[in-house]
Amino acid sequence: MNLKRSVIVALVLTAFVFSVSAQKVLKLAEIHPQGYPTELADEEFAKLVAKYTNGQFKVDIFPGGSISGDEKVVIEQVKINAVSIARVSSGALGSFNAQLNVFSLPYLFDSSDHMWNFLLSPYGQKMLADLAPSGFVGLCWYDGGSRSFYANYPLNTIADLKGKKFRVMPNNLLVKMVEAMGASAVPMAAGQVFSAIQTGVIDGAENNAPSYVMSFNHYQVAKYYMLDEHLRLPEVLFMNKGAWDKLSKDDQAAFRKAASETVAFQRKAWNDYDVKAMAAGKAGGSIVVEVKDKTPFKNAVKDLVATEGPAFAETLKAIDAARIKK
Ligand code: GTR
Repeated sequence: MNLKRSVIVALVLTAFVFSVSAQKVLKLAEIHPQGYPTELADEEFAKLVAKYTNGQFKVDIFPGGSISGDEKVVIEQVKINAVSIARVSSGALGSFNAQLNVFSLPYLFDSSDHMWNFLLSPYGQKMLADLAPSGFVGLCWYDGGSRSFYANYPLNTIADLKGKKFRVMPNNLLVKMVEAMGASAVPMAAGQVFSAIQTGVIDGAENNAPSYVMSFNHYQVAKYYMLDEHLRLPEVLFMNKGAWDKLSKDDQAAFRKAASETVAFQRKAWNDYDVKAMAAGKAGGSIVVEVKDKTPFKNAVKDLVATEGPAFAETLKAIDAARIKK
């Protein structure tokens, strides 16, 4: 190799090493396994962040609860920036940001369309910005469908919940909700629920079909699934605020653009996966009971909603205004 060529090769190599070492890597925690709609959205987000920052940022996804199967632990990790980004349920994040607890009020939304009409409204978007005092920056909302009870014994009506033990996410409002419906609530990390049902520590839990069937295999130990749809908890993609503040204005815009472009993608993936999960559950032996009249469930939580609602008065007004007119 002549001298000129070796100098060029050395320069190219130095530039390569420099650009790779200049790349910033951010960890993203996800409790669900690869292929779950929120995980697919995380991947899309990572791809778009790389694209819009010209490869300056790499988002490294840790799926399947590999950071922790306990979302409370994950959120604490984001709080201290040991992990910069996470996707969790607003039910879990509500314990860190009181305003988010509005979503833990049962029967809050009439439908998925009502929820999305609110989440995409200026008020819904402001709630993401309002995570700042908790040390977080909300990037976007994702769909988490609706949650219903399941158990290892037949469930047909609300009376069947009486005196039984159901797991909830660690969140006081969710504890009160289950108690208002007549059962005992056992706060527990998602990762512990399967063995807790198997060993009889609890009788059941509550979740959407994709989590019940595809992520956690709970249908194998709790085959009775009663579609009372008591909660519609949005999922949240959020980031450590300190890490966010270190980004340049252009990079912040790139992250925001990336996140907002994953929303429609995730909603579509959710709708497909929800149908698939329900079918897989039934094929695997799950006995799914439709609840034609949800009035007894709504009546059971009426007092709870009346007591807890006033703390969210302004938000509830905005949620009411986002109702789809019939
Ligand atoms: C799922 C949600 C997870 C987790 C889980 C739970 O629906 O996607 O983020 O919160 O529920 O019940 O812990």
